[in-house]
Parts: sequence; C-alpha cells; structure tokens
Amino acid sequence: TAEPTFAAVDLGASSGRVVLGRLAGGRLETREVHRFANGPVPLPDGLHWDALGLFREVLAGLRRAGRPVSVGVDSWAVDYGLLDASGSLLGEPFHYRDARTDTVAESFVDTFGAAELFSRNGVQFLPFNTIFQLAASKGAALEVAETLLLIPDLIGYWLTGQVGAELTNASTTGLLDARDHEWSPELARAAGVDPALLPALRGPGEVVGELLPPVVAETGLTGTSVVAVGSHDTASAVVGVPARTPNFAYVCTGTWSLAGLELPAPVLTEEARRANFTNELGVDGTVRFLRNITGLWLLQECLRTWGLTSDDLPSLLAGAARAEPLRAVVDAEDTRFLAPGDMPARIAQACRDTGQPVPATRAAMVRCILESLALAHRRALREAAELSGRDVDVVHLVGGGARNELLCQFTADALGIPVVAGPVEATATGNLLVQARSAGLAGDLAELREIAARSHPPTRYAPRTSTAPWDRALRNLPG
Ligand code: ADP
Ligand code: LRH
Repeated sequence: TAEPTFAAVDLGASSGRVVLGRLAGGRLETREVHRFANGPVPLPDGLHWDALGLFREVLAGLRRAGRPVSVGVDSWAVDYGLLDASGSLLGEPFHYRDARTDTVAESFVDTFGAAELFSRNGVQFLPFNTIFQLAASKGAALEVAETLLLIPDLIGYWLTGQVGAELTNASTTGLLDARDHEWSPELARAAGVDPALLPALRGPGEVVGELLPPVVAETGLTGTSVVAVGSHDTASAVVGVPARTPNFAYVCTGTWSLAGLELPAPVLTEEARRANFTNELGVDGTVRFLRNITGLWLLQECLRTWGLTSDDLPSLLAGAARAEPLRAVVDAEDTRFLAPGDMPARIAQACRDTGQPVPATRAAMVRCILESLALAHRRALREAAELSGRDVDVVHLVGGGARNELLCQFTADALGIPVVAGPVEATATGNLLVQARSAGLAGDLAELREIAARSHPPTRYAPRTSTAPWDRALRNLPG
C-alpha cells in the first residue's frame, strides 16, 4: 500500500527491538521485525554495554525493514560513548549499574550542595546520573575524548555520521539546565569535563541525517533518513500513553518503573528534591515529573539467580497469584537492589531487616516483588500528585509490565484508582508517532495519544479491594 512506513529502534536494558509502523485509518499498525537480548557485560574494569553488538543487531533489524521513510532510535538513559577527534569510539560504554560511581556520587553532592545541584538540573539523585559517571571517570579515554554521545545519539552517529544530543535524553544527564534547557557549562566543569565535550542539542522531530554508504550497503535502505525522536525510552513511552483525559498518571514498567506525571513546567521545590523526584524533559516541551523505581529488574535478577528465563514467567506468576497476600514487602527504591547479583538473598535480607517473614518459596518471592512494586508505584504517584498540586483519576501502566496482570491489579488495589494497562510496546509506539508527525502525518500530543488509544485497546483493572491492607503494608517499609 501507499502509506509510508517508519522504523523504531528501541533499545531497552533487557532487550532491543526494531518495530515498523504506519498510519492507516487513524490507527498505528505495527510489526516487530527483529528482537534481541541486551544486558550488562562484566569486564575486568567494570560493567559495560556491548555497543557494537547492539549496532550489529540494529543493522540486522533495518535489513528487514522494507523501505521506511525514516528511522528513530531510543534507548535507556544516562549512558554514553566517548569519541576521539577522528570519531573513533574510545572503549565500550560503561553500564549504569557499574559500581564506580558508588561513593563518588555522594561526595560530589556533598561538595556541590544537594539543593544547589537540584535547583540547577532538577534531576533525581541516582548514583549513575551521567554527571556522576563523568566525575568518577578515570583513565585516558576522557583525556583524549572530543565528543560525548548518549547511546541513541551514538547509534545515530554510526548510522549517519552526524553528532548531536537529543534533548529528552540530555535532560537525564544532570548536565542540562532545568530552566533554559541548555547544557550547563558550570555543571560540566564541576564533573571535571570540558563543556565542549557536549554536542549541540536537537529536539524530537528534527532530522539527524541520511544513512551513510556502508549502512546503505548493509541494510539495502535507500532514501531513508534518521529522525530524532524522544530518544530517552521513557520520553517515547510517555508519548505512547493512550490517555484520553488530562488527569492521568503513568507508570512505565520494564527493567525500571518510572512513575509520575506529565507537567507543563518543572517542580523545583525543596520538597520535590527531598522526595527525590526528577524533572526530565518530554516531547513538546513537557516535563516528566517522576521517580525511578527499581522495577522488574528485581524479578529479572531472581530469574537469573534461579537459572530461569522469561519463558518461565507464566508459571511463576500463576504461583504468585495463589501465594498469601502481603506477607512481606520491601522498599523497591532501595539502592541495595541496584547492582547485578543474588537478588533473592538481598530481598530476604531486606525482609529480615524490617522484621518481616522471609518469602519461603519462589511463588512467595515473586508475590513479594510485585506487591512491593505496586506499593512503590502508589507512593511515588501520590507524592507526585501532592507535590505538583494535580489530581489523578487514572493510571496508565505501559511497557513490559503491562503483560503482568498481577502487577496491574496490585497497582490498582494499592492506589484505589483504576489502572489502564498497555500498550506493552508504548516506547516503540511513541517513537513511531513522533516520526509520523515529523513526516506531516499527525498533530499535537493529544492527537498522538488518541491514535495510540485507537491502535491498542488497553485493558482496564478496577480496584478490587479496599486500600487498607496496603496502608498497613506500607508501615513495614523503612522511612
Ligand atoms: P526494557 O525495555 O527495560 O528492556 P521491557 O519493557 O521489555 O523492558 O519489559 C521487560 C519485562 O517484561 C520483563 O522484566 C518481564 O517481567 C516482563 N514480561 C516479559 N514477558 C512477560 C510475560 N509473558 N508475562 C509477564 N511479564 C512479562
Ligand atoms: C528506562 C530508563 C529510565 C532511566 C534508566 C537508566 O529504560 O531509561 O528512565 O532512568 O533507564
């Protein structure tokens, strides 16, 4: 048919995919053409990403993409590659779960001042924010580096030869000024780097460039350009939220749970800082006022420890559904869960530390994780509403966690308001919709969301129980 197609490259921390989309009859039709695993690679100097391997998979996906008008790339936030003066990559990018920032982040904040830092960058304190990764960097690479490229921008550079920094992802680095949306030279210098390392900013919808000849040769694509999308995966996911009313909250669930609100302006108050909220930039000048919650990573790492895979999830989840409710909950925002390793042992320890019974079976452990995530969603969303003075009457839960009925139901039960689940591929959806708009095929955010809603009829979970047992469970969490 004649409708133009678009290709979304969506790199998640646990898997990547290439998804094609086209608008037909006011709906977005999508087709996944390639999917591949992703994860941390332990090397002697720490945890890394296999960036070249990811690029090879991107090319493999694009080879199956037909003839898209454009390609848009998004990925997880904060991580970066460094290029030398000739454009060569200086080493494999570090993984944000690498331990090198552990103490540096806190001492940076102590020196700079937590309130001062937040008033400038508006970003949640997470030890792996780019600003702290740079402050923790040792070795020669940073000395000879000329350009820092965030992961989607690095892929964009390898596709087109063009460098730049897409705004939504730049806003996660801690190096962007929260008010004027420009790089902050002072913050770069405080992190020990030359501000010239940070390339020119570009916004979602802008053309990045045309595919380089070796990419054309490898993929067979001619006449395809690369378009900047909300290159932070969470920014694209929020575009893909099928909200039809203004008073919506969202939880983007995958490796992480990102729970918050879309606002017209940042909340830079002392209360927001103490509650550790972030003001990341969304598409069309919006602000994503949210908190990062250790999400289904908790479950992913349990599976890995148990020698299981996501194929085992359906039976584990069935067991969790039968397990005793709210026996024990842990604080899903505790940084003790950040690093890879024996997750069941760490969860057991967290239960002991709070005087709760240790989950005795795998089913009980999975139940504990899902209930803990639901409680964390509730806590973050209620605080977000309070800190921003907004009402919330529906929660959209999107991403891989939308496949998890228990997680959706528990979130509705804990909050006492309906959860509307899906799309699972909200990120690819948002990525594709911004490309379609760049090609002149769609309008404002509300219209993009209307298309998302028509394309993926979501599943509604009404609260089944009173919130009272959840109110009580919350008292088992420290703080
Ligand atoms: P990311 O983008 O961070 O890599 P995804 O959005 O792809 O994450 O979501 C991954 C999560 O989706 C997994 O951690 C898993 O818990 C969940 N998931 C995958 N398949 C299923 C399934 N069949 N049932 C329930 N949950 C699933
Ligand atoms: C989710 C995500 C999240 C970030 C984290 C590093 O994939 O982008 O928004 O904070 O990864």
